[in-house]
Amino acid sequence: TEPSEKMASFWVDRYLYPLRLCDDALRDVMARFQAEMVKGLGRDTNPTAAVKMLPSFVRSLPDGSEKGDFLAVDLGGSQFRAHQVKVFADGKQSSQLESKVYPTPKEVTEGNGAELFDYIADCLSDFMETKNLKHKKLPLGFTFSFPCKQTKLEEGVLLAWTKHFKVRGVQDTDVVSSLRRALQKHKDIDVDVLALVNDTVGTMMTCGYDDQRCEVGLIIGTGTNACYMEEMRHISLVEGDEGRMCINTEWGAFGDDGALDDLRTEFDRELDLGSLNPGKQLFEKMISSLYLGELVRLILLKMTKEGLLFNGKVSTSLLTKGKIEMKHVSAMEKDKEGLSNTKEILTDLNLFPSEEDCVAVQHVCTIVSFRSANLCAAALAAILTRLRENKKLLRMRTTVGIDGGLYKTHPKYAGRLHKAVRRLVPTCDVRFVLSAGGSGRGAALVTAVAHRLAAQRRRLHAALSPFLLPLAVLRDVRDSMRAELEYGLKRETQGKATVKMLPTYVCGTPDGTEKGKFLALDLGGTNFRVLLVKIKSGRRRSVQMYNKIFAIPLEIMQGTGEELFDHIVQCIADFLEYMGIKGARLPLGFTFSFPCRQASIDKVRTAAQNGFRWQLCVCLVKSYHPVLVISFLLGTGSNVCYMEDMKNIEIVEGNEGKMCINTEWGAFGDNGCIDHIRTKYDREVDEGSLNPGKQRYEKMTSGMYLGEIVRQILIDLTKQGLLFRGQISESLRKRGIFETKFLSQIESDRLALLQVRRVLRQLGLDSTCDDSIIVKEVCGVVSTRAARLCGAGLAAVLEKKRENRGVERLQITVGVDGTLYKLHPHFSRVLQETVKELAPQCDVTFMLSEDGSGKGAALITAVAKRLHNVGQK
Ligand code: 0WK
Ligand code: BGC
Repeated sequence: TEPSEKMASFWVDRYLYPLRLCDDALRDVMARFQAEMVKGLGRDTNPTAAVKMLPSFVRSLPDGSEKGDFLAVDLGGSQFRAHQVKVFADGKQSSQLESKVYPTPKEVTEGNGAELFDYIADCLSDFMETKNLKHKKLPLGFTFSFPCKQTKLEEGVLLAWTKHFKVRGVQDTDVVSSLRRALQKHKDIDVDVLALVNDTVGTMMTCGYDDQRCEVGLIIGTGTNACYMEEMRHISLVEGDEGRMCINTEWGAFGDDGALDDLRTEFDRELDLGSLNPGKQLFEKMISSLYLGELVRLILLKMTKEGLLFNGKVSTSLLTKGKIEMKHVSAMEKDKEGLSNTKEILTDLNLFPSEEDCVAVQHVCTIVSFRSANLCAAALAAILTRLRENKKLLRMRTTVGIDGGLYKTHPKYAGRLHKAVRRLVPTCDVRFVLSAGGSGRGAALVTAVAHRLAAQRRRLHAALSPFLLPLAVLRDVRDSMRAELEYGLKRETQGKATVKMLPTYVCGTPDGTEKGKFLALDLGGTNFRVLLVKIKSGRRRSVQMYNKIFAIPLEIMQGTGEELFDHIVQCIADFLEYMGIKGARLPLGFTFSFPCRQASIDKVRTAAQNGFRWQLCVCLVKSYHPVLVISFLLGTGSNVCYMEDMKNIEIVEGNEGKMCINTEWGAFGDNGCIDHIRTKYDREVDEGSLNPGKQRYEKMTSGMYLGEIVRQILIDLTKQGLLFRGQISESLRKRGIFETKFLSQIESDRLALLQVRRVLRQLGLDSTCDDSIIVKEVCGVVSTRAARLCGAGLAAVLEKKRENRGVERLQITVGVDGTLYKLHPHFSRVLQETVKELAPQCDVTFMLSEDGSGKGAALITAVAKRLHNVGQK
């Protein structure tokens, strides 16, 4: 550079020092913007936030299965365009774009709303005419590059006009319904507006179609703005914590709350005062092409007035607002012809510049556009840092989709921006991709994804809606269960009853006088346990327990009765040895979680289920609580027992007192009375079970089967192409691979989607974000139905108890045990809510049984011994 040039740029630098931002200042801007983003994302802070962080309801990037013809209109940039986009699901992410540009005269950009939307509809009609599309019903994506508050994809309430737009009667209205109304006036076109997107979002989608890493969209044109994919759990304005959603930052308004006042110069303030929206879009006014030319003019005007340029001679054109445009600035900064361009432009402005003047003016342009690129870089660096932190990465590779006249046409802008970004965020490998064909393609892709997701939702709903049981249906289930309970108790119907209502010969519950040492066995749930239970009565009343868990090998589970009992006795022997009480003579209570017909407390006949298969005779058990007269098992199996009045138990002699009835409600529906709510997936599970046609209610409610129901649904959805890209993996074909414990894990609120995907990966299922959202939804409907069905069944038992007592309101405690009830994140709450709805006159306390039924077995044995001793007296 010549000495004169050096001299010129030196004093211009000093004069414009406030516009030169060093990296520390940029890092400070970056930090301020990071704070603004958090403010905008917060439900309480958003209303006062300058940077609005607007949810776009764009959650998914195209997955290559999108296809079809789409329309798009793109309003808000320097050009208003209509597009026809053909998307091909050829796995090559190919799409074809045809466009037409329409003028946006002042009477349109500063007219009234109705005219604006009529104009858009007219242009679209003209475009469809040109492209011979009028005979087609086509979905449309609307790129509307202004801040809009959205509650769904196909709606957007305009918050404020920006740039060169100031149309009356549109602010605070839904621009999608305005467009729909205008389109309806055109009887010869049938267009369905499916999506409203900001141009940044359209740009991100356009670039994301070719580069799946693209998760940021950036516009540096007439206006400026950026969007990026934010974690749903950080977007408190939108329900749900799963997956990500694209946030339109509307960073143009950064500083509207004064956050940048220390950086804004007198020129910025003067420019703002002369703009269409003073006090608004202050960051944009320091960056975008609509304003940079004007900024340069204001600086040159002041320098000239101070005699620093053009010998202090101010021309009319220099006094005229908007006389210097972005194209002039870009031209003046060109390397080679920059100086000659400058001379020509300044001459056109009647300024007769000297050589020094031209160099100085060129330098002013450089400082102004450099600041623009640096400020953009600082805000973009804030977004990239947030993305990296969201992903908990030390280094991140990502792609930024970019568009806009300033970025595309200014000779040095792109390079300056890239360099500044790389200096500010060295831990991010950023690829900048120029959007091919503008945001129109992106808007069409958003529409295509919306179309695909809508179709997917419809098919998902079709598959899952049979699991959503309305209250009326649950009432029917409750009443059917009630009828079956009565059926099982009556002598003439007991034989045919499916809910067997088995008398247990447990006629009393503990009264606190029980004492002694007892052995207890607990077989039928997840584990087999042998226990020694020491019961103390009186003031020091207590129950001490020592137990040991033993495995039951599958071959024993499915072997002969003899092999099983030899195995159990061996376990007892090992336990007594382990407890150092070999040879002790102790009463024993046996919890045996299978349907048994009893002739007395210690004589039974069984029917096999839950993985076991053989014949046998023992006694049953209960927990130790005075008002507790109902007990509920929701684990591998599902069952309930309760204290029934002897007079109602017709198959047992005697009408005095009560006896505990083991309902064996698992078989409810084996007579087909709930077939109307059984789905094809339930039938699949039943046909694949060890006892087809049996235990139908249990197979819809218990831990042994819920996972299998989910697996059946996932297979069906995958066959429909709704999941796992339609690929059914070997592991998904494996019966029983989807254990119910995975439901509890997947449904836990604490588990972010990534972890859901980790669970699926353990099952050999390679899933996308969307897949894991669907799997979580499937798990939810299956477990909720199970809990509601159990609630309906329990309500029937509770109502029976209430009527037995002939009371208006029943106070009662229900003892509960079982891994599903205890460990599933929502099951117990949904069950209790359902009981409240279906047995409103019963005040139920649900008491978790801490020590399982082993302790109960011992207590019942103690009660039996006490009653026996009383009987002896
Ligand atoms: C091209 C995009 C359009 C966006 C424009 C911004 O297709 O959606 O609004 O870039 O750049 P400008 O035209 O304002 O320079
Ligand atoms: C608007 C944004 C838009 C940007 C780029 C800004 O003035 O508020 O919505 O994305 O210009 O066109």
